[in-house]
Amino acid sequence: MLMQTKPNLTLSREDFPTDFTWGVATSSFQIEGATHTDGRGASVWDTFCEQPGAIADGSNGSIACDHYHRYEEDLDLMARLGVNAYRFSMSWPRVQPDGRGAWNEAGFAFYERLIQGLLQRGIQVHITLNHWDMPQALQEAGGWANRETCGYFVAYALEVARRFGRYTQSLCTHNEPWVIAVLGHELGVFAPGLKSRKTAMLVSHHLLLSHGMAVKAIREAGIKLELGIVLNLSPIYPASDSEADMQKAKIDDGLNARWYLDPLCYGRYPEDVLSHLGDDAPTFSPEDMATIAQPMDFVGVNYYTRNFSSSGNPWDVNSTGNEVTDMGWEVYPEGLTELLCRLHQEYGIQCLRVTENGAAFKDEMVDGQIDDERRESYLREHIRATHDAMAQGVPVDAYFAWSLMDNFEWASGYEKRFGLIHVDYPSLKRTPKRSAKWYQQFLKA
Ligand code: IFM
Repeated sequence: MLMQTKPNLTLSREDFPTDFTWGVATSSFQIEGATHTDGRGASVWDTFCEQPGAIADGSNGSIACDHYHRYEEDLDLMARLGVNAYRFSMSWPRVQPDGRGAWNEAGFAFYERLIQGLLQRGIQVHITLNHWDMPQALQEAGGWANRETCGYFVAYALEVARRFGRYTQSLCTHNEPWVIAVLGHELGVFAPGLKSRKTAMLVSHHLLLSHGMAVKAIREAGIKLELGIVLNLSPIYPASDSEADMQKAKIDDGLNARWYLDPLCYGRYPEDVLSHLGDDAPTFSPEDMATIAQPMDFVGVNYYTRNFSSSGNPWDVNSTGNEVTDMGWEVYPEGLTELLCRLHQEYGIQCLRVTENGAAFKDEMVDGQIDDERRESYLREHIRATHDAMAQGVPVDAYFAWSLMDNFEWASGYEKRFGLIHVDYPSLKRTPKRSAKWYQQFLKA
């Protein structure tokens, strides 16, 4: 049954199915801190932060939001928000310092406490295994460019599934493999800071392969939980209707979206992208492709903005006159509807989740309050955009706002704030913003 569209009315929670999942999301390196505590090993992001100039404000993740020590307070904040789900990532080097070999029981104990705290508050557990902070020891052995890493990842995935599967609603293998491959290995602006397209494409293949291997292994072990992957996707439009710009937009979409979706859904890489890559394309076997294309229980979509590509600089952003966030990203909720419809129609995906959506704005604390009206409006409009897709018959069953609280925004350090909850970094005090109060009211309805 299709849901009704309500073009001019305020949407409420009741306009969504009663079993719709409403959550907030974070990731380990961005919030936990405690990078030297209880036997955690180093991650590639610890190392990357040490490179001069790598992080805009020269910061690192050593304290971040100190969530490792303040998780109880953060769980209470989530419960007060009224979300019924929390998407977080596990820090691989916290539970297995070298990425192979011994497990770190103290690290697992932290996640046990966190998960039990969620369950006690009636909040579902959605775990991501790899939100970029891979163990530095594995990087030294070649990282994601080394095929052996896939096997180590499967061992880690199985261990997490065995320990926590019975408490967990969903397990996501990788968050945004495009970011790891391209920003981390081609452009070098994220960890591990390499600059080779050939390496980046090999890394993307190994991320996809390890996803498929992990899903297969968990299913074969008989552990029942929802398994999937999370992709960062945006509609990519040509900057003009010139033939060159249209071709460029098609290839950019190929590199960002089809390079991941075609193998995951159909077990093949897109031919036009393979020939565009030439010698930079990875080598792969038909068996690899069959492994990648494991049936998935869900595909997560992280949506923030749309992109334009021109035959010049691929990251040129067209000036549309629409509002932009503090990241310089255009606010374009219609793009989310378009994307969800495409994933359903073109790829036949039967369970879609908005696993991240949110905006960075410069927040100002006045008399102890943060009146982030623009973030509230961003969330409201994107929830409406999700509803619009559902009204067209697209099966979406969850929405997670990014992020629970301000945190370490990678190469931007602490300068960009995405949180519904403000974090005062010197004192680590948490203050819910207007957007948090709005989400709470929305969820109460
Ligand atoms: O903060 C990131 C997150 O780690 C991955 N998706 C995009 C967010 C905003 O840049």
